[in-house]
Amino acid sequence: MKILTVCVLSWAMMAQTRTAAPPAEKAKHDQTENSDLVKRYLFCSSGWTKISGACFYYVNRPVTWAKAEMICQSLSAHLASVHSIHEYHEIQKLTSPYGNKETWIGGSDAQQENVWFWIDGEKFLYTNWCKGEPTKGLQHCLQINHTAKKCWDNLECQAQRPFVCVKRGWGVVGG
Ligand SMILES: [Ca+2]
Repeated sequence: MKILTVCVLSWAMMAQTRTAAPPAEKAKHDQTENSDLVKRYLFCSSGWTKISGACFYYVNRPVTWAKAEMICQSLSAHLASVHSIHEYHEIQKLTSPYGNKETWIGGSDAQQENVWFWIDGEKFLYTNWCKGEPTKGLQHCLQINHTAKKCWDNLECQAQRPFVCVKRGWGVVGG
């Protein structure tokens, strides 16, 4: 009986909490929705391609991974992060006119072996590694379009590759 009373009391308290919650929760929900909205670009500058609300740019110039990031930063961008198979295919399309060459994007595990980060600060969740990759050792930078399968490979960061930059904006109108 005691247990039942406790249960009923807990339920009553939960119900009360739930009744009290909506305005605060709604405000939080609205805030999240709004921040998602302002995070996306509506338009990209000439030469940049809009994919999933961000602006991407392929630079057909083989340089080291660090040099590539420096060039992206000079364009107010970073080496690209990728978050879905759709985004990956769209980014690959940018490399197609140049022969789908192996290309740097912004993944690196230079800080700790096999702990991968995106240099644009996005969470590293989606991956498309080739079979057997990423290999252990001195390969700390991420290239795409590897092998006939055009999947991901880790490579020495000093290798020279063309690259893809991304602008993930906080303004509604991008540029
Ligand atoms: Ca590798």
